Amino acid sequence: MATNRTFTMIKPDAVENGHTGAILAQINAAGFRIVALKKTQMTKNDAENFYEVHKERPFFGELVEFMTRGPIVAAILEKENAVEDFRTLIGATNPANATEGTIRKLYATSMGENAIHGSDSDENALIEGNFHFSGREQF
Ligand code: DGI
Repeated sequence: MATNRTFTMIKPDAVENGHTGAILAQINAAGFRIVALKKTQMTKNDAENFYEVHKERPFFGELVEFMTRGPIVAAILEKENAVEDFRTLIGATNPANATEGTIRKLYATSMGENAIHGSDSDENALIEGNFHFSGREQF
């Protein structure tokens, strides 16, 4: 069976609010295998590089501030159709528009503080996973 990978971060709001375990359980129950996992805190430089595509957007400063204010839980996940299925599992960027039962509907508080990240393409999943994990940390 062909499988592929995506990358996720449980964001500072969800970690602060104690939702890490429930979110990992939901990811596991949806059939994703954990390839790599760690709790870490991004520096300002890390966040600016990670979100470089958004650097001209008006919310960029707020996004970097938010993503660096506390620890995150980063993971590489594996499943058939991983990128698309994970985006379905997390729900819309704005939790107000997210489907019932999705991770953002359950745990996000706003568009800016939306609980979880999911890569938007196979190419970005690879780049983002390698941003956070060395080859020796991926199993
Ligand atoms: O792929 P997504 O995370 O669903 O969304 P995205 O790639 O368009 O944006 C990346 C993150 O940037 C998003 O998860 C939250 C933040 N963001 C996007 N649009 C806004 C925003 N933050 C604020 N404060 N306001 C926005 O309009």
